[in-house]
Amino acid sequence: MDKHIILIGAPVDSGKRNQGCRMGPDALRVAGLAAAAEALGYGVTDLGNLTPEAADVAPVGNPAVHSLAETVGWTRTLAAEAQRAAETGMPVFLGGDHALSLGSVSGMAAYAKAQGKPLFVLWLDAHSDFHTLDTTDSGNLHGTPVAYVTGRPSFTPPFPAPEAVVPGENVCMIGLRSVDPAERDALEQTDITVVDMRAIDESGIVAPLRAFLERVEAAGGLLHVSLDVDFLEPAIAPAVGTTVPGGATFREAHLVAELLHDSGLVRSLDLVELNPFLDERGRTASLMVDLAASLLGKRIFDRPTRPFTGSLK
Ligand code: 4U7
Ligand code: MN
Ligand code: MN
Ligand code: MN
Repeated sequence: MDKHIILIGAPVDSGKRNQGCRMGPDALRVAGLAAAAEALGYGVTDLGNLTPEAADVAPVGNPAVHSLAETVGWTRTLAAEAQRAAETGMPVFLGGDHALSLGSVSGMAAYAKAQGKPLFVLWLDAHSDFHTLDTTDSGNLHGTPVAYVTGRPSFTPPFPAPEAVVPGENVCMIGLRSVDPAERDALEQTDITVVDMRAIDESGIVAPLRAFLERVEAAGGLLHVSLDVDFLEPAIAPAVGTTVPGGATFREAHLVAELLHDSGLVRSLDLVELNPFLDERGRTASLMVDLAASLLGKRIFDRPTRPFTGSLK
C-alpha cells in the first residue's frame, strides 16, 4: 500500500455551468503525473476515467441547483471507488470539478471509519465550498462538498446519507479569499479551522499547517488533501473558471506540498478544478503535477528537514 498510487479519473463537469473540467484528468496525465510518481519510487495503477452511475432524483426546493442527478450519480460512483481503491493504495482523484469531493471525501470517511480511524480533511481553496442545497445562489454544486461531508442538512435525499460524517474540528481550510455571507455565517457555527489569505500574509502559511498536522498525528488520523486550482495565484495557474486574485504563490504552494509529504500523513488526494480549455500551453496542468510530485516526496536537495544553515553536508 505504502508506495502505491491509484489514479482515478473523475471527469466531473456537473458542478458548475462553464464546461471544460471533464478534460482535466487527461491533461494531468499528459503533464506526466504517473511518470513523476514512478520516478519517486511509487507503483502506479491508473483506473482510467470513470463514468457516473445513473441516478433518478426528485427536484429539490432551490430552483438554482442544476445537474443534480449527474452529481448524485458521481457521488455514488466515487464514494464506492474511494473505498475500493484505498484498500490497495493511495487514491488520487483526477478532476474534474470540485463536486467530485462529495464522493471522494465521503468515500474516504467511510474507509477511515471501517479502519477505526478518524478522517481529517485539508481544503486548499480560495473558496470554502460550504453551501447547502438551500443556500447556494449559483446552484453550482462544486461550492457544496465541505457542507455535505461535515453533515450539514439539505443533501439527503437526493444525495446518499454519508456513512461517516467528518467532524468540523477535523477540517482545515487554507487559502480562503472568497466566502459568501451564508457560508461565513454557517462556518462561524462550526469548529472548522479557517486560514484566510490575511492570516497567511500576517503569520505565514507554515504555522497553521503544522498545527493542523500535529492534530492529525496526535489523533492517529488519516489525512485527505483536496487541492483546488484556485488555491493558487491565477497569474501562475490560469486554467480555472473561478479565479480569485491574491492566491498562494508558487513557493507557498510547494512548501505546503513538501510539509505534507514530510508529515507522512496524507492518505488520499484530490486534484480538482483544472479546466484545460482555459490553460496556457499546459502550464497549470504542469504546475498541479509538480505540486503533486512535491507532495509525494520530490525535493530539490535531499537534506534533512531542518532549515538551511549554510552547508548542504
Ligand atoms: B470551487 C461560489 F458564489 N461561492 O457558490 C458559489 F462565489 O470548487 C463559488 O471552490 C464556488 O471552485 C466555487 O458559486 C467552488 C460563488
Ligand atoms: Mn473548491
Ligand atoms: Mn475554489
Ligand atoms: Mn473553482
